Amino acid sequence: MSYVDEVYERVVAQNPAQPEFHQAVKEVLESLRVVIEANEEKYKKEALLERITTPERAILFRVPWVDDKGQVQVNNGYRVQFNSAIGPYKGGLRFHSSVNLGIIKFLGFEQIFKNSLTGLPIGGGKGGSDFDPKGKSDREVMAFCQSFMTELYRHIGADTDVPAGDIGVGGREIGFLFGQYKRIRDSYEGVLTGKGLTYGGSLARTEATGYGLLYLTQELLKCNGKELAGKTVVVSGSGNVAIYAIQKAQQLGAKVVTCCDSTGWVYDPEGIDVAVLKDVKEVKRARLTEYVKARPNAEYHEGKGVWSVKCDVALPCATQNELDLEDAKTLVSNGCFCVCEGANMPTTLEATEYFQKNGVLFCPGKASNAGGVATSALEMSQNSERLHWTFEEVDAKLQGIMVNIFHNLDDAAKKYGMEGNYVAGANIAGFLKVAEAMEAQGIV
Ligand code: NDP
Ligand code: 2IT
Repeated sequence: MSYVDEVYERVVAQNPAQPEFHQAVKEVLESLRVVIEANEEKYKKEALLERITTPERAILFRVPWVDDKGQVQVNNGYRVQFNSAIGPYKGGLRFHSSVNLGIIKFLGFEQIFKNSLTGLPIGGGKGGSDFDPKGKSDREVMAFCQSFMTELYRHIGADTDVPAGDIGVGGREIGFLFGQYKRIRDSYEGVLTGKGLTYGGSLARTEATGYGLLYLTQELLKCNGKELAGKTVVVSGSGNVAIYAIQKAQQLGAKVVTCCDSTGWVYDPEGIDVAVLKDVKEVKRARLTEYVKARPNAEYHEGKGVWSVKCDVALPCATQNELDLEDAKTLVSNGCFCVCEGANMPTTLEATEYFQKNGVLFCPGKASNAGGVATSALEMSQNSERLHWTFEEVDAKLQGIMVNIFHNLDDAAKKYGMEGNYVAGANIAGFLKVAEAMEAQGIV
């Protein structure tokens, strides 16, 4: 059996009931097969793949808090510090009822390669809780965040591990978490990113993931003789990534006709009104049924459905495995020719293969959504030098980073004889830097 297959079997055996983690590992290892086979003896002796698929540390903790009725609630807290070969652990916190150790491990594993692709000195980590902020009062969210940080603080720090937001963790949650860290540690440091602008946040971090997704998509299209302007785009999600992806796509001349949340989806033939969407999701924290009240020509449908809408470009920006083989077939038969992932692993392995076999330009999230964490690293730089950069400065750096990421994928895919396979390109380019750093640092 080849080394790659041996390690995949080991991961499955040692991490039972963690299908998302297996999926993420499988995708990476399959892409790396050609690189590993060329150096099989050396990598095997160093157990490099066993090490890179095993977190350096995984912290599990209890998070007790008191709800508005005086009832004590208990949630599970996680922080997986996956790999620190190229920098301090860096990655978001997810608060969602579906969070478990396997989900956090898949996200932490993806983060290693994504962070490497940014070209910035950040290692891979991820954390979160099965706490769901939806429907909770601000006081309940604060109580939860304070309790969560009362345990997490001992494991993180500006040079150790720097969490940020992800699903269910936005500016409000980061504020409560930062306040509690500062209070316990008595230290004003860049321990979290995605902070508010009055206390160390970076301009353009809120927009960065969605904007970065479009900067990369635009470069990918350009290099394949196509352009975004005038195209019809379908977006899923209606959170941080989706909102700013829609905004930038529209600024670049595309028409975005859908968005969704976990209960339903919207088709707006005139193009999504970002101001209305922001008011519904960021201010009112309401369902998308509120969106159509303000946009009488738009349609609201219960359940899942954005992938059934005819489009040129699809941008999945909600959650893992939201786009399956059936969806991929529908998109292709409707003429969709480009899919770039805003979310982490939103496309199943079967759907990804289907896109690739049918000539769809497909970019994996670890490359196309890397603008968020890249801008987090820029926030860390600004915190370290105790200065703030302008929106234009950060945005220009973000654009440069996304264009550079695309060319790194493209070059790596070409170099290893898989031109146009940006999944392989991303995994190979991300892996090589981390592998070299791990080898240089000895057996740790
Ligand atoms: P938000 O919490 O802001 O938004 C998530 C959106 O996805 C919401 O519209 C939510 O609907 C929807 N959603 C969540 N879970 C499901 C589900 N199970 N089924 C259907 N819809 C769902 O999160 P973000 O926008 O920050 O994150 C979206 C994705 O992007 C995630 O995969 C995240 O890991 C990834 N990402 C985020 C980055 C960031 O900087 N924030 C950076 C890189 C990647 P509802 O409102 O009903 O919950
Ligand atoms: O998945 C991701 O890259 C994020 N949620 C952002 C992480 C970060 O540290 O900004």
